[in-house]
Amino acid sequence: MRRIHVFYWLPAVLVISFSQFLFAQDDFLPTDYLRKDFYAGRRAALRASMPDSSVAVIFAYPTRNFSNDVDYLYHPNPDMYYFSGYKEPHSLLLVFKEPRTDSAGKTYTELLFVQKRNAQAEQWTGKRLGAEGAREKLGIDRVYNGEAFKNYPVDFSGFKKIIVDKLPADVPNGYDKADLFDLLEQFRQNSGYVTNNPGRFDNRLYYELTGKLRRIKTPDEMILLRKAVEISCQAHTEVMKAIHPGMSELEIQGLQEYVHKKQGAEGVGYGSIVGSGENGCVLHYMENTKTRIGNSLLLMDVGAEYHGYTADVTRTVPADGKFSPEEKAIYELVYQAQEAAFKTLRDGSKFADASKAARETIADGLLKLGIIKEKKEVSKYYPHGLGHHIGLDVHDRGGMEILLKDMVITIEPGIYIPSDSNCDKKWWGIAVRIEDDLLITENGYEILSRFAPRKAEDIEKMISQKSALDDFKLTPPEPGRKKAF
Ligand SMILES: [Mn+2]
Repeated sequence: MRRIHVFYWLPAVLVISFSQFLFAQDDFLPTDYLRKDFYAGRRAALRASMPDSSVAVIFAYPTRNFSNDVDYLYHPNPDMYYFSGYKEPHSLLLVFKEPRTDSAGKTYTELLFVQKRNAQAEQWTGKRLGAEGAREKLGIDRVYNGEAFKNYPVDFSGFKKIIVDKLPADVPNGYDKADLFDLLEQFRQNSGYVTNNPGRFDNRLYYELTGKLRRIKTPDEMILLRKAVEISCQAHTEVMKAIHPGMSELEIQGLQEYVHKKQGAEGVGYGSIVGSGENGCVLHYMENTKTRIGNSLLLMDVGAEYHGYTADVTRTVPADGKFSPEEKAIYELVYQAQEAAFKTLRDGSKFADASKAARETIADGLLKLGIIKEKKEVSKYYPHGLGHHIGLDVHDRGGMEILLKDMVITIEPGIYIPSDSNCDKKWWGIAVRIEDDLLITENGYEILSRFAPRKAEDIEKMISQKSALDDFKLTPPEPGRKKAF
């Protein structure tokens, strides 16, 4: 081994330690965000797929009012996030097929207009990147404040295709002279935007091109998506361990979302669905107001969103720890339907085959149990499709007629039997959905959500385990008073 004299390496060690001290991550922010080369790569891929003489136009989503002068937590337009990494409102991204030349003879292929830095506004709503910050952090050369768009020399009449989503019609006009309302207005004027000219302003092509990219997940995206799914599984599993009939739907929702946040997920990818008994029959039940889940089945369709990527996982569990014979029969049927669908999945398979396999299984099973008299009645109890893409949207964009490697989809059959259904009333009030997130691979699939038990006996076993949350007892508001009211 070659010996290096201590005086050679000692200064280096000092410099490294000192710079680590200087640049150490002392802000305690997550460090696993997508990097700027990811976004640059997505823009390059979009450009490559665009037709000659075209421009892609992507506006930020509007802010939305929650109450009086309070807005909802802002959720970026997934397209803006996917192609630029910019997460703030009041912005506009333009991607040009052909390089353009400015008056100084320099070329560029993309422009980003962002909201201007404003100390007063930032005191209320948080730090803004601004044009300079966006240039540096997002790696886009030409970033300007929104107000520059008005006079920026983009002659939209020169393009054969303007690839743009339908413009939102209900954007509020705020005080800022370059907010989203103004950007949209200026775009309409500059481009002569007319909705009834689909040949030139092409939102069909917008969906086609962005969908084709977004439906195939890159390795960078998979790190975040896997994390979202795993966190969701942890939450489902912990709730299984903690569950008892005295809990409320809201409490279960709270526990699920507590685990998400404890693990660093910023939020949920959709309103959490926690439905006890018959509430499980309401497909998008989000009120979660039942104060006691009781002994019936509990359907939980809850998924974490991590750095923009969302899981979509459903588990249906017996709140008292044991499936009744009727609940078990329905549960097994949904499980078998899911298994039948799984078997069809691989690169190049038809999603219709998966759907058919699941539907046939459920129809046959319901016939056998005497719940339906004819196969065609199956839609009464299984009224939805089998699955969808997930990603930056919980129902992510991109066709899925043919499944391709690196797509991530849900497989989610369900059976819902509301009271007063035309069958033996022993089935009434049973609602079961099992939903898993799957990565399509060359020869099959990987169940990303395998960490949350889905076999009936595994669920019962998990429920019998102790949870750390069992010992989570709140101090009464005052001695002798149990409730806060
Ligand atoms: Mn779903």
